[in-house]
Parts: sequence; C-alpha cells; structure tokens
Amino acid sequence: MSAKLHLDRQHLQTLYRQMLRIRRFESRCVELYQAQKIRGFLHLYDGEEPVAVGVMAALQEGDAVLATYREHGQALARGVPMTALMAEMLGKQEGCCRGRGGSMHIFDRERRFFGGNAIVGGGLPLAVGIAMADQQLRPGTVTVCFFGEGAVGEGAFHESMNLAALWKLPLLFVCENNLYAMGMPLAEAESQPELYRKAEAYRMAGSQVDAIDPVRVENAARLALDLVRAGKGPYLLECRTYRFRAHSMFDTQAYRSRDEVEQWKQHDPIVALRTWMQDNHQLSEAEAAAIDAEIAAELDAAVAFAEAGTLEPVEALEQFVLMDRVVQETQP
Ligand SMILES: Cc1ncc(C[n+]2csc(CCOP(=O)(O)OP(=O)(O)O)c2C)c(N)n1
Repeated sequence: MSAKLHLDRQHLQTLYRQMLRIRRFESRCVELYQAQKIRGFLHLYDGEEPVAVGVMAALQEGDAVLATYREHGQALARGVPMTALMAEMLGKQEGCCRGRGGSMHIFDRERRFFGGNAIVGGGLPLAVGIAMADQQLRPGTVTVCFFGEGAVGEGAFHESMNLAALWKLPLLFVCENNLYAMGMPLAEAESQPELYRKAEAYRMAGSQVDAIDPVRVENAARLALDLVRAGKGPYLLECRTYRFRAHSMFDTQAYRSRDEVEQWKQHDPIVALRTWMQDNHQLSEAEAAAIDAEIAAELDAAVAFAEAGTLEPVEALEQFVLMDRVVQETQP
C-alpha cells in the first residue's frame, strides 16, 4: 500500500495546529519554570516543530517512537495527552510517568512512546532492540528514532546504524540537525557535515530535507517509510532545522550571534505555514482564530489539571527502584 501524502485543507490545518500546540505548550512551560513550578532541565523545541509534526503525520498506529530530552513536541504530536504531559512536567502523580520522569523522560507505553532520554545518543541502541523485536513480533510496524546531530559523532550511532542495516531492521533514523550540539557548531565537529551521507557507509538509504516546512518533512518521511515497510532495511533521514531558543534554560549562547538567530527567526516555520495557507485560501481568519482559541482552552485545562495534581508521597520514593519484587521475594 502506498502511503502517499494527501494534501488538503484539513490536513494542512492539522499540521499547523500541531505545530502551534507545541509552541504554545512550551511557552507556558517557560512561565511555569520561571514560577519554579517546573524544575530541573527544560529543553525547548521552538523552530524545530516541523520535524516532529511532519514525521508523526506519516506514522501508523502501532509504530514505536524514541526521542531525546527535547521531546515535548514528539510526545504531543504522537498523541500523549497534554494533561498527562503537563502533569509530568510539574512532577505530579497524574503525569504520564507518575511525575518521576519529568521533562527529559516522557514515556507512554500505551502509545509506544519509549522516551525521552537524557543521554545523547541513548535512544539509538534501544531503537535497534525494539525494531529487532518488532521485526519478529509485530511485522509491519516501524520504529522511529529521533536524535540530534551531536549523537552522530558517538560510537552508539555507528554501532546502531551498522546493526540495523546488517539485520535489515524496520527502523527510521531521524537526525534533527539544528546545527549546534550545545555550543558545538556542526562545522567544527564533523568532517562530513552532510550527515545523511553517513548512511552510505552502512549501505543504507538516506536523504536530507529542509525542515522549515512540515509538508516537505512529511513527504520525505513517507517516502522513507514506504521503503522501510517494504522490508528494504533502515533509512537515515536528516532534517535540517534550527533551534530558536537556548540549548536549555541556562545557556549564554556565546557560540552564535544574535543576528544569526534573528535571521533564522525571519523564517519561523509556523508563521511561514500560516502565511502560505492564508495566501492560498487554506486558512481563513475565523479558522485561525478558532485554532488559537482551541489551543488556549486545551492549555488552560492542562495547567489546571497539573496544578490540581498530587506530588508522590516521600514514602513511595523507593517504589519502582531497582527490582523491588526480586528483593522482596529473596528476603528470608
Ligand atoms: C553521552 C552524553 N554526553 C554528553 C551529554 C551532555 N549533553 C547534553 S545535550 C548535549 C548536546 C547534544 O546536541 P544534539 O545531539 O545536537 O541535540 P540538540 O540538543 O541540539 O537537540 C550534550 C553534549 C549527555 N547528555 N550525554
């Protein structure tokens, strides 16, 4: 079955709505962080939304997803409810990981969303294992693994690519190339900055897409997934993107100029899509206002749900830590 992209007004509006949901969700997270209601690390995705939204639009139910610590967008676009996500951000029991994971470890077993991972490249070997299991137990499903270009210099990336290709695993590698790994510019870290070309070394297919536009990303992901689902082995999709905000909440950004960031912001993917849709009669003023209102209401409800949630009691602190059951069962 061909999984060709079908573009119509409704689909374009869905892509736009999803990107805006992510942007607004994270803006609210910044406010909650400043109010010290969200603690710990917070890595934001502004500017990169087309990657998560475009790829997710091409997936089928049952496919598995792994992401990095910058994964709120992937979680929302994959269907993790905003209520459960916001409660997780606030460390509440009602969160998708009972408040134990927080921003960097979003996990949702029901939706096969296997993290959120604080370790750069940490998801790659896990994705190989999940894809290997699915190849045998759930034929037809694909595992998608998102990672930053900072992971490409790691052994875990090369080991994972090698085994995935050798075993022809149903795996889509999605490199979110935002040009900086914390303060390390791509050009100073990689001898081959065209990262999708790394696939050749493993006799794997690969391509690069300008990820300013979710439609282009979705199209590229669909072409890649067609091959993967047809049993042709894994695929490396490099998405060229840019993060508008700091690496995390603490970052002086001495490694890039304000001018550079401002120039990229002139090509904000959300503004670009909205403008294109309006110019081409795909989004009326009334529809844009309705989407705004819908997202505002969803966000308010999510924050209220999270704020009303419960912190886990201190007595439960040791629960789920290191093989609870085995320890109990082996005690005299
Ligand atoms: C194995 C490992 N090494 C170093 C770090 C510290 N660290 C956290 S984020 C980061 C940069 C990663 O950049 P990239 O993979 O490009 O992703 P981005 O943050 O740009 O989305 C580093 C080095 C880590 N978390 N894990």
